[in-house]
Amino acid sequence: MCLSNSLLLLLLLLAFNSMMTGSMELTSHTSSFPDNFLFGTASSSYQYEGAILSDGKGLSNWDIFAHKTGKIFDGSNGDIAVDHYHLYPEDIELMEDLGLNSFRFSISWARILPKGRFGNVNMAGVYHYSKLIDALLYKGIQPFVTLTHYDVPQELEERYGAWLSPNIRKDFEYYADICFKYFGNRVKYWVTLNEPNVMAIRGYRSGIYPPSRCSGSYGNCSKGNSEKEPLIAAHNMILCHSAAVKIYRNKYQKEQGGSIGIVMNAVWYEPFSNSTEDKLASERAQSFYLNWFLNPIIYGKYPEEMHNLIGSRLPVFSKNDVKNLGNGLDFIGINHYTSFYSKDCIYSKCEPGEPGASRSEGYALRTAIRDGEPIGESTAVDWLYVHPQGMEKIVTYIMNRYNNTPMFITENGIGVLDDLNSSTTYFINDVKRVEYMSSYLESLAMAIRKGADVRGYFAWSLLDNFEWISGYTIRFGLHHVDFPTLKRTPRISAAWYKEFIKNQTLANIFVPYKNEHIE
Ligand code: GBH
Repeated sequence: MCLSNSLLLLLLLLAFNSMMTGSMELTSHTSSFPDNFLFGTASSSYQYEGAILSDGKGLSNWDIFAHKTGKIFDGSNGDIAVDHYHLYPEDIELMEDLGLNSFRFSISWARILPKGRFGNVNMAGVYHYSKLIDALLYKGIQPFVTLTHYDVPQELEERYGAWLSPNIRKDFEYYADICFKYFGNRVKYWVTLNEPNVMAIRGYRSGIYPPSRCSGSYGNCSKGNSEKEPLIAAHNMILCHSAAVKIYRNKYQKEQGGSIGIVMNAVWYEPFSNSTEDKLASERAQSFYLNWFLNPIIYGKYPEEMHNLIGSRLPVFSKNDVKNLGNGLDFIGINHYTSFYSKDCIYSKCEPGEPGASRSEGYALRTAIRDGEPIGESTAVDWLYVHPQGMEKIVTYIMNRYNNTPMFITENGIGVLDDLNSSTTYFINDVKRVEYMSSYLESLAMAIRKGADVRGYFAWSLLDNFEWISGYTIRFGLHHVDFPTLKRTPRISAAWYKEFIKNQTLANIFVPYKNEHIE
């Protein structure tokens, strides 16, 4: 890739821009995105903040995990990450420059409660987030706040095994209440948990995330039970969600006027063939990944397919739990990046150990390859294939299954490999990201035109950051970060996203007034 490429792209952007403005003066161009649509970027505390011990922060499970040898590919950790804890004012300027009207971040539980409910509230931590929220609002940027994005105070892991114990509910309730109390007058969008499906699977089935628990052929762990523990952890996560929603509804929502939801990782599973078996396998794949959480939260029970295959292992909701589950949620957050084919393993034989092939995973084999061809262009990220049609399909699927509950795309993006020898020209020239985002946004717009109630889109991510077990080797940012100096540099995709947002919001403002408001 060379400079002329990026220049070409900039020219294209400019042409695109004047074309949009031009057409708006003549016709009443309508945006595909509704009024007040949130355009933002997403982040999370452990991946961004750093400041591992600043201002009284306690240690989290990820602090401990990342420091163990062999857990993170490049031997790195999030001790400093991109130092967003200290550099947030600069980062807010980047957001302002992009024209974002929302920023998604998560609160570090151990910063607010270093010892969970077994110690004091760390007021310095509260003060930090309070300043961050004020600084965002001052620029007209809505905070979209997640209570936990994989990280929990290590204290809770050590005391009772965190998500494996029903005790976690008391801790989560206590923590959520504190957050609503201190920040809820200014935060209008709350997320209880980020990707509990990924937390349960990676923490307790494959064991590649803390607390590194798994058994048998599912992974390589010294302890755990891959067939039972993910179900127990998930059950407790669902109860934590519903406990937090209950507190918000009873104590805060009326006065504070915000909304509360959950964020799920959502993959589109395309049937491997036209056969009924493969179509049913795709349904099961969704049930064992997405509906596993959404069904109990929205309908008070686990999906039928799970009952059929693993009913005897599923934890049971008590009468009281079911009553609390009735509090549901106000919106569904969707992190969507990729699609896979799904292939039946009940009537056809799958090799044991192939992804998805076990009973615990619904006998639905996941594969990106069919007849030697991938479902979409492969990327530097082993699980990420570019299949934009999946966006419209997953949004439509969730709309139909859950009565068009309001949705937000809380994450979408593409990672590229770190290239240490690359020049600035090279690393800012992320044409692939522009192609990825524009095609996924177009697919999203299609779902919206067909009636899906989607209210926002967050790109993952504003900055390159600590990409969990991949450490700093995979870069998801609209801005490049030079990790030794922490210098942020906008990529072509940042310029592109800025134009995209501007055109959408201009279209919203000018319709139906058109010319009167244009100078
Ligand atoms: C999100 O996780 C995270 O919320 C965010 O923190 C992270 O930085 C971002 O994406 C980019 O990775 O083979 O069944 O595991 C996404 C986690 C893990 C979800 C891989 C999809 C593939 C399906 N992803 N998973 S599976």
